[in-house]
Amino acid sequence: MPIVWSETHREHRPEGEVWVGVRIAGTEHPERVDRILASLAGTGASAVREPESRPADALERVHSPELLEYLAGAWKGWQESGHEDDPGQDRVVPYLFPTEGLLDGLPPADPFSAAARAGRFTYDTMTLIGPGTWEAARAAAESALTAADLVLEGAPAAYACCRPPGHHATRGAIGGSCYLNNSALAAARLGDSGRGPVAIIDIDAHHGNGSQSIFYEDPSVLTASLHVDPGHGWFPHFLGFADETGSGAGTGANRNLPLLPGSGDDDWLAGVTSLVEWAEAGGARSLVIALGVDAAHHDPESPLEVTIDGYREAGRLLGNMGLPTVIAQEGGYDLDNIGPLVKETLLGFESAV
Ligand code: SP5
Ligand code: ZN
Repeated sequence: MPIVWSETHREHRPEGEVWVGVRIAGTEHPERVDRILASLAGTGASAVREPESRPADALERVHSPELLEYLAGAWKGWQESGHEDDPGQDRVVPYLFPTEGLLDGLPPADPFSAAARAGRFTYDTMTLIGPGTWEAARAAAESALTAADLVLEGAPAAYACCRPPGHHATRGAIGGSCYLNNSALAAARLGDSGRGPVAIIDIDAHHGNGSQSIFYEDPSVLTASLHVDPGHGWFPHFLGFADETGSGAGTGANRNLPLLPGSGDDDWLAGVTSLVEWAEAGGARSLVIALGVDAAHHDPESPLEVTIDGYREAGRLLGNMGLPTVIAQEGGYDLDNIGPLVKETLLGFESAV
């Protein structure tokens, strides 16, 4: 299977996240990619490629021009604001958000201050921007698009080792350590090239809220997510419930399967099977796997307890669909296990093809 990744991911160094008001170490480290590639190196996965660069407007299929313009200039704007010295904050962090509670039905103005602009385009305090964040996010998006093109050219499957991850990024906002929605971009590319309906099956431990919202009214992209129940206190808290099923023309084209904290292989693999059957019943003709491996036991960001054998079996179940497939890396934060987890999932997938 071809593997697409870019060295440029290293330029994104969040070096922490602001959680409940405190800057903590964070877990979305550059080393994640090193660990994945080190594991894949032993598999004979030789066809490793750089992504092809794309004009910025290729991203407008999925993201608003306003978000893209903001991301391209956010770090420079932060530097010009002087916040690196006053109060001493070396990453872009929002300080207020144009929520319904503030606006009460009135439209938000386009704010002048860098910190307020950050609030317009960011829905949490954990998704920091520094020098190189935009370049890395673009390279990750280009990796997903290049993987989609390889599949369109005839590869049965391609793996995009995307960093930063993408599935929490919405059309107009960043969040959850995600800036550009790599999986959504790959799905749109497959669908726009005549391979629709496309299914996105998201097995990251967290709800793929960005992908859900981008395609919520689109019947040609079936979005399915298996994740820890946000109703039990897990990110993204406000979304990811089973009664979110799509709207308008997309009614019925979204499926959420929340799992109780502590769920292990049996419940999780039953969930994967259910999402596979749902996508097949919906007539999916191509597939994007949003491959987060943070549902594994020992992952610091989720309470699910999936084993490495469980991930391998999930790969096999997804490979059995027999569809042209882009596999896009999402979360996974246990540095000691992220490499083997990805490797076994890909091997499970290939054992089925
Ligand atoms: C792509 C992806 O997996 N994003 C994960 C976003 C969820 N992050 C939630 C972080 C919540 C705070 N974690 C702090 C843990 C301190 N023990
Ligand atoms: Zn996750």
